Amino acid sequence: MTTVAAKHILHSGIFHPLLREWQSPNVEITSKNLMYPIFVLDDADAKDPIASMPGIYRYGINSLKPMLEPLIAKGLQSVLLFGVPNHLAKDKVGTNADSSRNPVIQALKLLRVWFPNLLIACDVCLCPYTDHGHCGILRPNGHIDNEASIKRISEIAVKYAQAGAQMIAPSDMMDGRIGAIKKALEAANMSNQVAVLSYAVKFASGLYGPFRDASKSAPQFGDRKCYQLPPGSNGLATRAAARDIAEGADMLMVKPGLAYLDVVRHTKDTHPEYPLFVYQVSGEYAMLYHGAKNGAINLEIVLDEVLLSMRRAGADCIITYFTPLILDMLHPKSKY
Ligand code: PB1
Repeated sequence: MTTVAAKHILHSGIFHPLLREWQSPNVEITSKNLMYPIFVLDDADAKDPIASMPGIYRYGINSLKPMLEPLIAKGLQSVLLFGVPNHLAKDKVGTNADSSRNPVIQALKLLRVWFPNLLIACDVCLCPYTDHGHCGILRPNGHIDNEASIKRISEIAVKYAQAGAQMIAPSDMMDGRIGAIKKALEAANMSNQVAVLSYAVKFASGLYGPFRDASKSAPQFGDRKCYQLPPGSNGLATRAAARDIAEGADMLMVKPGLAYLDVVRHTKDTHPEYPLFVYQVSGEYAMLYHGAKNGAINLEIVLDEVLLSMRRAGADCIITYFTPLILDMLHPKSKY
């Protein structure tokens, strides 16, 4: 005779794998919940390993197709392009962010032909292309010139759209850039062909170091705390999401992911009608990678838990450098 009241017995609902599946509704991970960030280098034949992100590379445009073909065969549905100008000159306004020699613009034209069903998003920011490494244009006193920055960001967004980008993701965090981009796309008669994924809720995190190494985009002085949100601020997270929706964002993002799942949940509960992206950033990638490499965790088990936490918190799509591994986890190679 059990001493435990019938309703307090949980084991009866989890003793079988399918029972356990039924206990976890709406948190499935499929390829449509993944977006793969890709670094595109201005060196056509490069496949350049990134020391701070083992297993991740900077690709020249001639290396993209052989890298992507097997991933698309495994179900990859979307990518997020980041330009890495190794040879292109950097200046105060990021002139090469939208020059025809930018590898992102060259890649867009090719990827749209090679992979017509792949959704191609482009990060839009000045930091990889400016000699000061900040995400906006600076005044002589070193402060952000917001108006000049959002004008420049919207110019770049239109150029990427005209080159084939189906989604613009401005990671600059300048005030009003969503409205400026939407107006510029409308003026270019492209407003119904390009989605705007706002990095609305992006924090000034210590988890971006490997990315800054990968894209050679660290600020040359100071930091980004004057335009990325303070990590402790729920209020600014709420205000930023509401503002970017009011300016016309089609989708929202919270970034980074794991340390901000409470914000993910709040953002999704506040704006359930908007698809919500979570960016598992480079520092999150490196922590899991090195933890597994050093025997502290089993990578696939813990990565699955982390992805489930993001989906449970409300993420509809996860931007993750682990996309190739996850695609293999979703479709384990047949053992026979
Ligand atoms: O994976 C990452 O760390 C993403 C870094 C991210 C790219 N969108 C930005 C963060 C930063 O370096 O401040 C780049 C800003 N444009």
